[in-house]
Amino acid sequence: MLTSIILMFYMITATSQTAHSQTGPFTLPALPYAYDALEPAIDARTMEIHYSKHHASYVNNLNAAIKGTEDEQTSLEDFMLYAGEYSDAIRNNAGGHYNHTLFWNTLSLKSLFDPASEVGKAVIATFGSLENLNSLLSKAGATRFGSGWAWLILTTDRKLAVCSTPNQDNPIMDVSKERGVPILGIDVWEHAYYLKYQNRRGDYLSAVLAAIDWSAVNRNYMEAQHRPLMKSLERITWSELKAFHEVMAQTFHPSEEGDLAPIRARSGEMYEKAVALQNGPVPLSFNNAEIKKAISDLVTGSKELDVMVKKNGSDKEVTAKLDQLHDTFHIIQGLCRH
Ligand code: MN3
Repeated sequence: MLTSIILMFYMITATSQTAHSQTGPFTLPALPYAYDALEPAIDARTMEIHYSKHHASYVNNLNAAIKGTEDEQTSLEDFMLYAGEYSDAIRNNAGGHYNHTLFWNTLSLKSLFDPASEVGKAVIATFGSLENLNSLLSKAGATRFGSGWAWLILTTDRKLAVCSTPNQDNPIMDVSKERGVPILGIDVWEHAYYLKYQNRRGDYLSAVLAAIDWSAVNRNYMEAQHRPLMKSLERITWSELKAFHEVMAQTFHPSEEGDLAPIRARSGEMYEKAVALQNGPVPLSFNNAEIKKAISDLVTGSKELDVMVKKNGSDKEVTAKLDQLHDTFHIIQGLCRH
């Protein structure tokens, strides 16, 4: 009883602190080890400044950038999935926060590469050996001009790939050419190595590649397969769905205002996009009976709508059919973001 009262008091206190926080919704996560834990690969002074100054700044600047706006409710992952729609301050600091959190959590001197682990098997199947992967990561980091990151990602077709991004971008972002869920990231900003390695970025890369926490990377690899983030990436990069969505949005929304001219002009196009959606590849997270039925219903329904429009059907019946198609579309798409 006393325990639960204390716990309740603690929860109320904690909640009110959050609600009245002056620092915003994002917080600097605890570093999972001491500053000197990665010596000699990464020296304690570099680690201290990198974490307590640089990472902390990204968190503080992100909070400042969204303070008093509706983006105080936006998730870190949404800032990245739609980075191109946000200010540079949000894009850079949200990326900085996410990237460094991943970086700290995938470093350790104790956890070696295990070829029998799930990610170990995938690394060998994809790259032939850990050495080959390390040389690709090293090259990605060494050839990144200026500041940025080297990445090992899981793509939407569940393949491992190596890439790099500039500044604090990452492969989740819509501004990135190569996209996927990062399972390992290496910071190649000068602030990550300059105190110890000065201009020798290659030496830093060799040292840090020998300090990867492969059990953490294995966990990231396993989780990435089924994360909501992966499903979001699959949906966003599903080109046939995007093409259908465009016609739906540009015809349905006017119809809500009583304007049926767009759907009367584009019912044939909507049918074609539905057929293309049915004939195209369906991303893994969407490959189930419910989604396949919804796609099939879109084809049937948009065909009926097109016939109706070509027979000059009434506004009432065209509107009802389009409403029905719109509901079916949202079974696949989920709720719209805005
Ligand atoms: Mn950094």
